[in-house]
Amino acid sequence: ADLEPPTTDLITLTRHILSQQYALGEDATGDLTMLLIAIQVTSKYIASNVRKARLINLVGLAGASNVQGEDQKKLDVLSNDIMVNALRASGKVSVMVSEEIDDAIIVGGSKGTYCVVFDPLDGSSNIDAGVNVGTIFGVYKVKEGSEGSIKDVLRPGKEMVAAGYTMYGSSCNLVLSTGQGVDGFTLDEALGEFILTHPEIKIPSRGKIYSFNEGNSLHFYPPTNNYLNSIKYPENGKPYSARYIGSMVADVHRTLLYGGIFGYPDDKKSKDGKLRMLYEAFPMSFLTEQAGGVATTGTQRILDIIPPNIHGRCPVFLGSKDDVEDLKKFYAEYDGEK
Ligand code: P6P
Repeated sequence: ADLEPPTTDLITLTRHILSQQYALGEDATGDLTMLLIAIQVTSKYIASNVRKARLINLVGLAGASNVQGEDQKKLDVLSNDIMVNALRASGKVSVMVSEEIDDAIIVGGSKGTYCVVFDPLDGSSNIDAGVNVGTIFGVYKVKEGSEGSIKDVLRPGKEMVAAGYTMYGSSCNLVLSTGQGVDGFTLDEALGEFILTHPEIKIPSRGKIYSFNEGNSLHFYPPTNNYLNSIKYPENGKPYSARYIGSMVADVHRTLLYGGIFGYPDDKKSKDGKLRMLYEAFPMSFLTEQAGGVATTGTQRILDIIPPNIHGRCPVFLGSKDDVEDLKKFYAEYDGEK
């Protein structure tokens, strides 16, 4: 078949963000646009390092040192430093929280009106196996009159103004929401641009896939196991299919596109589950809701929770509305030991 002629109306991430800014009207200062463009650049740079590292790790050259004789930095530390430096340089950020850093970074003297919470390289333990990993980020606007403090990030996820992730896999995908729906972009390495490839992502109302680490079933509370049994041994209809990559960005990306339910429950071993509120649960719940899905701890909406500290954890069940509502029923009727 003859090839399609190249489009003459390329929609890059930068153009898309600018078009959304115009939608915000005259009160748009362009600061969020500049911030998201800075984040976009970090994603491109991290992608190139992940690709190189995969090559090095896969051929067993790990532990090599670079020309200055410095030890090869672990990729997640490298990714963290890339993001911290780029966000500081953007001049738009006054508070940063990173999975890699114990305390929040308050950017002294910044006129920045935004706070960015991020996991620079989530799932990095999977890199040696060539499994997709990713960067997850969420953005708060500082509170009225605040110069930027930890109080600007110990807030419910529903107060975020933007959230997204970049997945480093066979291709590099950036998925973003500024509260006006969810759009997906694919990196064209020849152009060095993220191109709009998945406009207005909508999660199907019901899926056929469940994504849990069932290796933890021994520790699960009854409502979790009861729900899983209801889709594995259904009274009518076909059992669901199991897909678990063990990298949140990859499992959530598939859930957004194909539907179904992703869960990292609380259980007897992990009282609050494993996933962190600020830079894992909140951004992924924000995206899920913007795509028409539901995100719950089992008993409450994830985006309503106020984090007790910047690395606080919470249980996560997110995905297709009908699937997550089914799960919530098992929690609603359970009043046993938790
Ligand atoms: P488990 C990766 O380490 C991570 O933080 C998430 O990306 C992923 O969803 C989860 O942990 C996997 O945890 O206990 O199933 O290996």
